[in-house]
Amino acid sequence: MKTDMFDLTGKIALVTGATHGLGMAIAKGLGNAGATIAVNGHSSKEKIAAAVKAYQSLGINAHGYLFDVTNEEAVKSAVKIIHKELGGIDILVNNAGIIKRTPMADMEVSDFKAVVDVDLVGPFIMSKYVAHDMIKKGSGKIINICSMMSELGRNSVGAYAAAKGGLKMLTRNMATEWAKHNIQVNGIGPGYFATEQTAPIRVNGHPFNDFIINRTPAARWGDPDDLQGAAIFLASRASNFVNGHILYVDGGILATIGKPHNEN
Ligand code: GCO
Repeated sequence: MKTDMFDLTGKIALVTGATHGLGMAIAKGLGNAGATIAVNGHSSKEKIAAAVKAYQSLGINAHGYLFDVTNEEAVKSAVKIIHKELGGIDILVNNAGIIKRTPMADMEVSDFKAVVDVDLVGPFIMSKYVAHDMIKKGSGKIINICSMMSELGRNSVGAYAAAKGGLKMLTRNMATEWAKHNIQVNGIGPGYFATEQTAPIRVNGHPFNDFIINRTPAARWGDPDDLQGAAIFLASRASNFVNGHILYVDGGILATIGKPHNEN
């Protein structure tokens, strides 16, 4: 009998920040592979309800959960409620993130802390409570959404780079502590993707838009759906002995030093 090692039928996947952007594309990928999706968002019930509807229109079994990933008590109770309503979480995708683009010499400490709180402390809190269940069950998959800024610096994104670099090391440390419980912890490092978050630097004619296309060997911005294959791989039994990796999905950015503007 042929089996599909990427099949997620019967699995429960919690994706944070899954109401839009990369989180939604990833959750759709996992849902299309058979998983039931717990959709987290923090802004409003309406936004979550609209997202759940969008998933359901694709035939995906999706349920909404409104909570803030930086609020320990809220995370703790959400994980309990999801367990009760859907079953134990098999797959956790720590996707929720924010960015503030400010030169570091001008950045307010409170803004720096806010970015680290969502992008780094949030994944720690989420994983801590989900791991309790996964350790008991003896299996689980955690996927941390990292960034180019897990490896590279750029003017104005200091807090984000510090948080995403930290998330890469948090991934390795979680893998170190939890692999023996048959929990695989890995990361995905998206390159430059066309989302709301990058809209301000993507407009046609913006020097950054041309810069990214020139800097990316694939010569284009990523489409959020480009992340689905990596996510399904890291969420499925196909990756059962893959621990502590960051899988960069970047059109080749990290493979190259780049090229001068006038070179094709
Ligand atoms: C920026 C971008 C990036 C990303 C992304 C790259 O201002 O440079 O917003 O930081 O969004 O995470 O991988």
